[in-house]
Amino acid sequence: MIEKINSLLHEVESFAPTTAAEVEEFRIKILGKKGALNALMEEFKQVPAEQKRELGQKINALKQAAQERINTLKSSLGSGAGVKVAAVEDMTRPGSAAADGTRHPISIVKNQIVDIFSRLGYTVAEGPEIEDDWHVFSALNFPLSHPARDMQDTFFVEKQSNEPNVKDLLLRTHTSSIQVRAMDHQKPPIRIVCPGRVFRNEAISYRAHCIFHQVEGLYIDEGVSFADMKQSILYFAKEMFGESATIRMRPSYFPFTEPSAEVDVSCNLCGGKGCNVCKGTGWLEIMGCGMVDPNVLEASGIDSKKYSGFAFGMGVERIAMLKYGVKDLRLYFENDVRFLHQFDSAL
Ligand code: 2U9
Repeated sequence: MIEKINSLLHEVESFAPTTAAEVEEFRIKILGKKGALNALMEEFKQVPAEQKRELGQKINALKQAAQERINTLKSSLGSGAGVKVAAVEDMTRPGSAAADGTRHPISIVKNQIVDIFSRLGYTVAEGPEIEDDWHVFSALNFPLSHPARDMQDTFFVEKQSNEPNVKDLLLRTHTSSIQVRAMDHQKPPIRIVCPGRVFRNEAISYRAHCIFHQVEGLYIDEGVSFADMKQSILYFAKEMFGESATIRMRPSYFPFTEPSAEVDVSCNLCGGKGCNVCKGTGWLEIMGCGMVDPNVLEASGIDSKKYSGFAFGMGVERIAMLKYGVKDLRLYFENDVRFLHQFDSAL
């Protein structure tokens, strides 16, 4: 009987399973109702009285060793049947990496625009999203009857007080208010780019949203000309859409610039031949621009006889749609990671 006990002890100590299922099988074989230990106990009943003490101790030691070994193996292999020991026990294996986020395409393009103009000496200026009438409309030469001042186009912030000197507040409809604030505090030369969110009371569709992002620019100094503006915008277009890009300007109207123009870039998909993206014209509209109206300079205390300047403005969503071929603007606002993970950038 002593050999049987020793051989079972050796079996317990050298047992090296690879799955939790094997451990359970082993437990039943040794400790189960019809297992080896109970069989030993049956045999033990026949053992002469003088041997009972020694053999009893040995059987107890075997039972304890078996129980401990099984518990250790169970906790290292878990309860899941079929799990390999190597996969669980190798604590030196590197952990699985957490998925990285990516920059939003609007941030990528906004950063690219700012970066291009910073190479031309522009610095970044920012300002509040909640503004007053002066900085959004009056200082920019908007007549009192202009439709942009209407409730249908602009979100007004409800007054919290009836005090007569509390200003009417509104959500800025363009980032031009940042340039007005810069002109209040800075003397020319002024050379700034102004990125930010703007708000317009528009129905949401594939091509319009009530919130979008703009980057506007302003350059004021002595002797700034339309030719300077055209060259700066050509530089921007080539940096953003590739060296082969060309631009054209079409006359336009804005209250704050005179003369004003819409800027088109040659279609980078068809190389100017005409396709369905550029609607057969070979051109894509990218921004508006113009020479700052003397009334706007004077409203901010800048001598329009001494100084001149140009300004431009673009919608970041539009530039990003053209650059990435995105057909529905709403995708930028839904934050579906399957969309967002397609964009990669160093900026
Ligand atoms: C000051 C003086 C002039 C900013 C300008 C545009 C032309 C323009 C639109 C492009 C698409 C707005 O996002 S959009 O709908 N903007 O065409 N913006 S010039 O002119 C200024 C700004 C500030 C003091």
